[in-house]
Amino acid sequence: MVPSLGLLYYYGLISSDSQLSLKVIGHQWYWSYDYGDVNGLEFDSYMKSLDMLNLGDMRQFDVDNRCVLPFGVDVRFCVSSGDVIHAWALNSLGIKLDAMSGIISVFFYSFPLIGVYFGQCSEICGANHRFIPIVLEVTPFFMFKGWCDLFLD
Ligand SMILES: [Cu+2]
Repeated sequence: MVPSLGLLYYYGLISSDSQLSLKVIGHQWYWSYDYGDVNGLEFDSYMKSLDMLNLGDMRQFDVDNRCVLPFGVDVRFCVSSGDVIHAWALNSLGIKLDAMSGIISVFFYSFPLIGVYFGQCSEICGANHRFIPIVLEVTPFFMFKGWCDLFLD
């Protein structure tokens, strides 16, 4: 217990000069995103059902509200869960963070490329585990700012 408590304490102290924070919370069965530095910008992200799909959308991979982040900006991810253990995983970026209730997994990342990245929960979290995909859109900063303004209007 003693070494674990020490490690948990120092884990919670991790800090960095990030320019943007994003809180990611896993739920049965959706993800919610909260941009702490953009007041009021928070939303839930559900998998698109069949009747919501547009031409070109990937079935069981696309979501109604995509997570949008600016390119080249240092982002601090704080990942946690509202219920069981999930994992916020984007394989093509090498990102996989366990989402556990009561614990915040912190991770810093600056996206080197603009694009759309698809991921999935990678912790067996229950019956609908396969229905909580992740879609992350990395855009130039001015587009991110435009998206924030649109979202908050
Ligand atoms: Cu899962």
